[in-house]
Amino acid sequence: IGLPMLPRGQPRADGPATIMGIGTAVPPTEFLQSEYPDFFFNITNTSEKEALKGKFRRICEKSGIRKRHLYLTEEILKANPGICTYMEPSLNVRHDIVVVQVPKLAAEAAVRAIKEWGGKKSEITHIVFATTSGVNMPGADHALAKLLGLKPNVKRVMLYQTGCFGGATVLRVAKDLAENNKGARVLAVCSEVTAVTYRAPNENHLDGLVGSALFGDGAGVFVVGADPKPEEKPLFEVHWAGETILPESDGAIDGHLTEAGLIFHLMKDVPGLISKNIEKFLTEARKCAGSPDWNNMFWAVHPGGPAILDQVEAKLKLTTDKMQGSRDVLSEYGNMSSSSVLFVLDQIRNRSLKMGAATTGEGHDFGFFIGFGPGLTLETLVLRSMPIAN
Ligand code: WCA
Repeated sequence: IGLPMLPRGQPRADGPATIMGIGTAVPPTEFLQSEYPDFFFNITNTSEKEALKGKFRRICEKSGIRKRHLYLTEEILKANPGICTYMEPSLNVRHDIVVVQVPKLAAEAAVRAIKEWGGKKSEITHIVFATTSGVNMPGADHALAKLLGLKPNVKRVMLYQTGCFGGATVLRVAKDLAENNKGARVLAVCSEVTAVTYRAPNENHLDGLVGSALFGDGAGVFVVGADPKPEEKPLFEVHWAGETILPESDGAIDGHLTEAGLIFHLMKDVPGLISKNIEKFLTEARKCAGSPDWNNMFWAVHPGGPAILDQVEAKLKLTTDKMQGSRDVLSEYGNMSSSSVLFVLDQIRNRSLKMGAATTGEGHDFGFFIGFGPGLTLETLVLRSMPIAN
């Protein structure tokens, strides 16, 4: 009461947050899924567990994965036998790896994203960084700023241990930063290196087999800002962001950082819980786009596992091309946790170009960018695609 309205010290942007550059990176060593069961049981000295190996082989065959990239080569695993045990204390050696490799992989992806965006590193005002691969002080955001040579006054947000939905979280936070700070240019970053969770198979942890069959390493970066300048090329606008905790999903995905590394638990019902609850949330989300039909949108969905993609596709009666970007990323890289969905959007805009589509979203005007993970947390953004000049 009675206080005069002062002008805002920090003016807001006029338009919506816009993705203007995308970069991805993976470690050089790739593992073919068809050869992985033999490699995995040999390196973890568990080859005598034939029944367990048979189950692991079945999961690999149904994984929808052709190959994955891992920082952990045979040489590194042999040099660090603690990582190859089921539960021996090994956090120190795992952390020594991820504290270096997580920002390094992120920097590789960021250099590509910045190159596509075309601006100067000195114009980057913010970093939002998510990883579930270890923790450190100062964080991976600080290491990334140093590796890239960003300004010391770059404003950083570090999100540790979000799990797989972190890919959507970094974009949601980047959206708010870009729209509330005129001229902001934000790096939205995810980087995951599975050295923190790699472990030997064990009969008492069958869900661990699923993780060992699915998880891969990778980093993805978006450059996000509002009101693009003429020399900046908009790829997608961000029109809506929301997050929800799914009902009756406590404990469906858990991760606990222990002295033996990060231990994951996945209930079998994760695909069912997501497909059962997704329609209500997405119905609300798509209103901002004029409620188009599900099949008149593009779909960038975290490829957590093939059963999740199958069940969402069936539930919403999506045509099989809608999840192709997610299936391609799953096939070539596995489940890279938070980074995966950034790869999927990259795949979608590349596919759009190859298809000769009219927009970056496979010819559609709007689409979803969907992450999910521990909670169960479902996090979604609605993106507007941009015209492609053919
Ligand atoms: C099971 C289970 C289960 C099936 N427990 N046995 C990544 C990197 C990081 O660095 C950090 C984190 C992350 C990522 C974290 C996440 O995203 S996890 C959450 C998302 N993913 C999932 O929840 C996996 C979803 N599941 C699937 O996609 C499929 O179920 C799966 C590829 C695992 C199997 O394919 P399927 O369902 O078509 O086939 P089946 O025949 O039903 O299952 C094959 C075997 O796997 C069966 O055993 P068996 O002996 O009868 O052959 C199942 O019992 C077993 N199985 N899910 C323990 N959660």
